Parts: sequence; structure tokens; C-alpha cells
Amino acid sequence: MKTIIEPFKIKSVEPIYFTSRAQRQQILETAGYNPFLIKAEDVIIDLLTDSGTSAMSAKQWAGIMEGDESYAGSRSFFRFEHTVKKLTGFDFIIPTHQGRAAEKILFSLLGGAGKYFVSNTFFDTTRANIEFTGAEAVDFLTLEGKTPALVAPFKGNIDIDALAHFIAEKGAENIPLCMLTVTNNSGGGQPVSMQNVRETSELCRRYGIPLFIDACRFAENAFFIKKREKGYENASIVSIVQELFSYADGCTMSAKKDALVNIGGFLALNDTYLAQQAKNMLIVTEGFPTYGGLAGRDLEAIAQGLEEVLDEEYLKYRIRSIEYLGEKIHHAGVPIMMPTGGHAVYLDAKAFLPHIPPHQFPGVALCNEIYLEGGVRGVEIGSLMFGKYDAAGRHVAPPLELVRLAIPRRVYTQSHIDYVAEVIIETYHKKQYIKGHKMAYEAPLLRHFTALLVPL
Ligand code: P71
Repeated sequence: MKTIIEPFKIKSVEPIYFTSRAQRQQILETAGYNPFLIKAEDVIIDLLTDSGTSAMSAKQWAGIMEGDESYAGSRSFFRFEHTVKKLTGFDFIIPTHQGRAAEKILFSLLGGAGKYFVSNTFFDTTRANIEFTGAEAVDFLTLEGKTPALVAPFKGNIDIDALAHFIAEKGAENIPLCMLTVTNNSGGGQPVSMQNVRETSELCRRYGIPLFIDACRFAENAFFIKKREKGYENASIVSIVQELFSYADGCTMSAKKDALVNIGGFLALNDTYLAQQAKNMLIVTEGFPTYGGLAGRDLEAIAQGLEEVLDEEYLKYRIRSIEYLGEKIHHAGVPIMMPTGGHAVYLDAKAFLPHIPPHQFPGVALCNEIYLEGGVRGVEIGSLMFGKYDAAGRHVAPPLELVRLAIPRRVYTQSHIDYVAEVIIETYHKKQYIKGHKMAYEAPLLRHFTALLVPL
């Protein structure tokens, strides 16, 4: 059969509340034109994020009941630890309440003024945790990764030559860690090839720089390797995952993505001394090392989710559901990041709204128009999330202005996605009437969460 169906049935449902265009106009105004500040109940299809929004399986809910809530030595921790070790091969597995808590611990221990952390692309929380220590976060995305319309199999790859130059220029002693984000969230959910991971690992080992994986979407990345990289056609997803981690010295993970849970994360690593320090910090900030910032039941659900996410039928449906939305709107002429990535369709706001300059936040303007049109909420990944000011107070734009439509795992059906496509295409037809925004309030760090804006 040609039709790829959702490989699950639905046993528990939640209502969607509908709003009129006039109501949404009012809601946007109240939210300061920042989609993060809209109440979820006022959203019809919520594509703000795929993080923590997964539908759990019956087995995960059963795990919630089975969770061992002992303070120390909980059985659920050992199941969690066993599962993570089997996948990653790392020696020390440290649970945290979500990804950024793992980042906070890792970068507090390794960071500081004068240090450089390098990556294909750091996600915003990771970058913030690095900059908070006084260190610098530097991205080395390949040129093809920065070209939205170009179709290439591994647009998440790090530029090895540029990285090698940077290491030679700054000195390995000033670079405490290299991180590969798989898939590359800020760059379109694009995968990183096994070859790129291997070569990065070789380069880092030559200089004694530890390589860590930001593993949020490791299973989606593995599926792309299987489908697109020579030599992996017949490999199992689990063997691809294990090989990928074997090139690294550790990872941070937000379990809210590919572990199919609503909360959780971990730090995993091989270095005994660093692990000891990390556990000491964990006790101060998160909790005892056999629960971190989580309940026993959460650890149980993560362990179960990490097994389910490796199912190839699931991954096939998952990647196809993103591609399906991408195809529909691309055929209608809507400019998107090509090819579609693992967890989201990214609209190219620069090409969609060429009349709005970066300092007027084309991505935010597009997000708000899409919400107005059909109650669909996306997120801007562009000048609001990553823009900076130079010494003269001028706006410095990031390379891409994107609107991400992230698809929660196992939550929406094909007709929901058809509706989203219709809303996007309708918005595209009205593009010339869309106006830029200006900032009314911004916080010093991670300003996109709380910024207030006004349309021009
Ligand atoms: C996403 C998120 C969650 C988010 C964060 C900030 C703004 C909007 C939404 C979180 C990630 C991620 C990567 C690659 C680390 C984290 C932090 N992503 N690395 O995409 O994508 O994990 O949220 O569990 O702390 O919507 P955490």
C-alpha cells in the first residue's frame, strides 16, 4: 500500500477549542504579539514545539503507575540507566529535569570567560547556558546548511575545515568541548551524517577536545542516516544510534523530544572526574543522583519511550508526516527549508516576506498572521530568538529567518495536518499585506520567551 498510516490507535482524547478570527485578533493583542504568551486553549493546532508535547503510549502510562518513588536507589532509575547505557554506551548516566538542566551542569563545570565552545549549531538554551558562564558559543554550519532552498541529504553537518581552522587559531586548550546537535534544530531539523560525526570525532580526538552529542532527536537523525547514507540501508536503528554515540565522549539529552515524554532529560558521559563533579552539582541543583529532577515514574516513562522511539514503523510514519506537510505547501509555492527535517517544517520567512527587513522580525510577523488566519501556532527561529545588537546598538541578524511548525509526536492526525497546510497556503496568498513588528519590551537573555511586540 502507498498510504503510510499512523502506527497507533487512539484511546484517550482531548478537546480542541475553536476561536473566530476576531477573537484571535484580540488574543494576539493581549499576548503582546508574542505567540509564547498566547494561552494554549486559544490555539487550534499547536505547533509551537515538539518538546514535551508527545502523546504517551499505554505502556508508558502503565510505567507511570509502576514507578518506584524511593528517594535513593529506585528501581525505575536502574531501568532508566540500563536503557540509556544500552543506547549510548556511556558510563555515567545522570538524570535531570530537562535538557537545559544537563546543559547548565556541563557548561558551568567547563565554561568561563576566554573559553570557546564549538558546534554545528547550538540551540538557544545551550547557547544561553554557555554565554551565562562568560564563554563564547561558536557555530560552524556548512554553507549548504545555511541555504534554505538547497536540497541536500545532511544539511545539519558541521563544517570540518572551518572547525579545524578555528581550533588552530584559538588553541585547543581554550576549547573545552565540541557539541553536535542531532538533528540540527535551529538549522531546520536537518540531520548530521555518520561520516560527519566520525570525522568530527577524529579531529577532536587529535586535539584532545571532548565531543558531546546534543541528543534530543537522535532517533530521527538515525532514521535519516538509514535512508540517506551509503552503507546503512540494512542497519537497524539501534545499531546506528549505538555507532553514533560511540564516536562521542558524552551527551546531553532533552527527553521531551525523542524519549516521547512530557518532562525529563539527562547528562551522560565517560569521564569519571567530570561525572563526579556533575553529580555533586546535581545534588545541589536537581536532586539525588538516582532521580535528578524527576519522579521515579518519569524515569520509567523515559525508559519505555526510548525503546518505542527506535521502532522503524514509528520513525517511517514520523518522518513522512513532516514531509507530507512540507510537500503540500511547497507545491503551492510556499518557500520552505528543503528538504523537510525530522520534527518540523520550517518556513523561510525571508523569502515569504521579502518586504520585511530582519530588524522588523519577519518570522514573528509570519507566526502572528498564521495564528490569525487559522489559530495555528508556530515559533519564530530568527531575529527575535537569535538577533543581537552590536556595540553601536544596531541589530545584527542571524543567517536565517525561519518560522518553525513543529509537529508533536503521535498527537495530530492527517486531517489536522491538511488543515494546517490550508492555513499556510491561505496566508501565503495574503503575504503582501503582512506588516513587520517592533520590540516594546525585551529581557537580557532568551528574550523571545517574554518579549512584547507591536505591529508597525
Ligand atoms: C524546542 C525546544 C524547547 C524550546 C526551547 C526554547 C524555545 C522554544 C522551545 C529544546 C532543546 C533543543 C535542543 C536541540 C536542547 C534543548 C533544551 N528545544 N537542545 O525545540 O531543541 O531542552 O527544553 O528540555 O531544556 O522547541 P529542554
